[in-house]
Amino acid sequence: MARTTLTRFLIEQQRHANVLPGELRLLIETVARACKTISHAVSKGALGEVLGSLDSENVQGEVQKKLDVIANEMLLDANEWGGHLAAMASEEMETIHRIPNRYPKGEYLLLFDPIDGSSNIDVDLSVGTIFSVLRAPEACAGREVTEDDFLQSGRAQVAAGYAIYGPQTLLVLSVGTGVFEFTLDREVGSWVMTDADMKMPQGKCEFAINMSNRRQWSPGVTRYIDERVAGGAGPCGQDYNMRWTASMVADVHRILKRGGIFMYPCDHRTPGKAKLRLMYEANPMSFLIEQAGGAATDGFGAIMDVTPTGLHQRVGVVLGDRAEVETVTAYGQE
Ligand code: AHM
Ligand code: MG
Repeated sequence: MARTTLTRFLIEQQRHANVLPGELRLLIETVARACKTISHAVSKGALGEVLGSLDSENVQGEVQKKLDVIANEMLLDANEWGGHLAAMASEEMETIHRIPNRYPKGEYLLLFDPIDGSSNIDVDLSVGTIFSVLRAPEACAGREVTEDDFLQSGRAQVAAGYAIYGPQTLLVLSVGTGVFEFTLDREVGSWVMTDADMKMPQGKCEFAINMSNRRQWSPGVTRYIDERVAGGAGPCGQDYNMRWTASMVADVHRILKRGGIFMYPCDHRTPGKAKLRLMYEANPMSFLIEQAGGAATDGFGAIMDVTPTGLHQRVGVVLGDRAEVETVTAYGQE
């Protein structure tokens, strides 16, 4: 049986579905190529001298891991000269990175979290790369792109995806026509489609949350989790399972494949205080989850309807199973 590679899939989307401009196709291929390089660096581990932390902190005040910085550089290097982008933004950079004048410029904006789940790198658990693609506003033609040009709601995304560096290296992608999974065939060096038009199973009893933050949850989130922990004897009338990888990519991938709900809610002591970032974590994951038939809210309304006010803005995240997300979101309003 002929294998569908990422290139073939993208060309088909461009030709037949007529949904994918050529420039966007090439941009996605470039991101996928960079993820291949990152995957190689991740798998080398201590042998490649890529483990451990640096003395530096990123704009969020988090200690940077060596791989955070290496992967960030790999994505910048790969995408700078392709001619498809106007600028890039990343979790690891305080402000935007404009395409240098020596290179051709394009009409897209790329945002990424180069290594998501960094705390897992040194202990050999799954990490990933998350990315989101926006179109540069028409208004910025003929002038330099600014940070404000990036502040578009998640609904404006034209593509989003993640690579996961786990037992297998996968690329999960949506260009707005469903969600597709590709596995890296290392010997051949190509991404091969291994799941098409993914739909997340509904009605599965599994939740993902960092339970150590319980004292900081809102009453609504506490009620939702307590009811599930009560299992068959509680108001849900059934037992729930729990998983927490501390790597959003891995947790979201599990939910896409086998259902359930993922939550990193706001901290009620400081309204609006949250951990995950809207522009390059929550929005792209919400795009994928909605495309796969799930739902994603910030605990109040759809994440992709949030109007961004800052590149590194944080947001509460509740995503996955439609009914479960609806329940938490309703409890949040009580
Ligand atoms: P990172 O991008 O700096 O790695 O942080 C994001 C990660 C998510 O992948 C994960 O869901 C969360 O942080 C885990 O946080 P915690 O360690 O508080 O459980
Ligand atoms: Mg992250």
